[in-house]
Amino acid sequence: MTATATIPTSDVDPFSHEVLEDPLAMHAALREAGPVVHLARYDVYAMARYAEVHAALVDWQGFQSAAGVGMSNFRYEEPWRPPSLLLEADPPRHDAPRRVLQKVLGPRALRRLSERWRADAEALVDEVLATRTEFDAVPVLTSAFPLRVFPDAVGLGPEGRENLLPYGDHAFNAFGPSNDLVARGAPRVAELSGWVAAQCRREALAPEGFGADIWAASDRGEITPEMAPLVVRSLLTAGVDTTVHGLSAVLYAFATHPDQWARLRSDPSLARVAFDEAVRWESPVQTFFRTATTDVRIGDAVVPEGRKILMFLAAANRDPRRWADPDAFDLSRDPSGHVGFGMGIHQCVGQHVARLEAESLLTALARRVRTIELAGPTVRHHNNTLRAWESIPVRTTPA
Ligand code: HEM
Ligand code: OVM
Repeated sequence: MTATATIPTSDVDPFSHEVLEDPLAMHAALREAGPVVHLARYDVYAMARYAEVHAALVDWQGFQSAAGVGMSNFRYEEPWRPPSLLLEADPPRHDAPRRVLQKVLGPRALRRLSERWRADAEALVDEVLATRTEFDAVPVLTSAFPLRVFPDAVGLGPEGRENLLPYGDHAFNAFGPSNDLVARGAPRVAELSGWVAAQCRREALAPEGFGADIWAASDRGEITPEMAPLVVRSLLTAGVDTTVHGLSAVLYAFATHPDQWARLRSDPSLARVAFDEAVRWESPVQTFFRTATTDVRIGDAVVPEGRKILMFLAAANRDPRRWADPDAFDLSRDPSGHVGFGMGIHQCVGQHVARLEAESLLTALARRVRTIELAGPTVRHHNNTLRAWESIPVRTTPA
């Protein structure tokens, strides 16, 4: 290989509270620094431009997931839980669990759910608006709605559902360095993991639902019975916090863009594109790591085999090299091609579930709410991987 350019270096900590509060300036700086940057603080590499992030996501041979998609390198460090059979696996081991979940969460299953979820969204919005016009949208709508529909769709029992968000929050923190956010979650890990593992057993799951469908796939020999609980665990890990923060993102976007809300109201069929535009604009899942399987050339530089590379989905989703006016939340844009759900073989297998939740809630709101605006200061929730809201106070007027 010919002599290679030195890789620009940065001492920024992407997982510090200061950056988590507002990462946009750091994203811009990393994009400008070059196609790949060395993060001295953690001795890992980072990519923030759309072209390189996209190329790496589709190159699973060169950028593997089986060494973990967090900072921890499973070649040298013991994972905090048995690795995911989907997220933290490479082909060929990734293939069978992926095929099973793709079918379980596919169009047929969602068609069965869509009418009920629409009715549930209308009931929730009616309940909320019956007693108030001003409220915090996070507890009342964006976490209430997924918690109302998703655990039932999986087939979970009624007990312990309050564990879902804390478990997911910790799992997403655990992709980062072992900082204060991970330490704060640590005392409950054993208790939460024990509850989650118990819910993944066949006996704990309702006879109909995503959970039962996964177990049925193991009866058909599509995965082994040992794999079934871990595939159910993927739903419980990845399926709740993500949609809560995705719904928060789209509601915040509308509360701060009244012209776009008016557009949605006049054409509710924009609900789906609005949600994808919000996923691009906010990127509820900000980052994932990959591990180089060989010395990989990125631009003029070489990242050595075995090294971790942090992929900034959020920075790629606002790269001006790819997007016109990237910071604008704009329903007339075509957001397809964004990497907020990833890209390639690991692209979010639950994205249709997320879109159905969003479409249900936005359609119900668009019918009943003429205007929505912020009614007080918003509060972020800091997580090593998620871009999240703790509180979004809103004031509404009825339609
Ligand atoms: C994978 C984001 C909702 C289950 C992913 C990936 C991203 C992502 C970026 C790719 C990870 C990688 O390439 O390493 C999101 C966002 C969501 C969302 C932004 C909501 C707005 C969901 C839901 C479920 C789910 C609702 C379950 C019902 C999964 C699973 C994977 C995954 C199992 C691993 C797929 C694989 O490795 O083949 N998600 N997700 N996600 N997601 Fe989602
Ligand atoms: C999993 C999974 C998939 C996507 C995201 C995630 C915690 C977990 O398969 O367990 O985040």
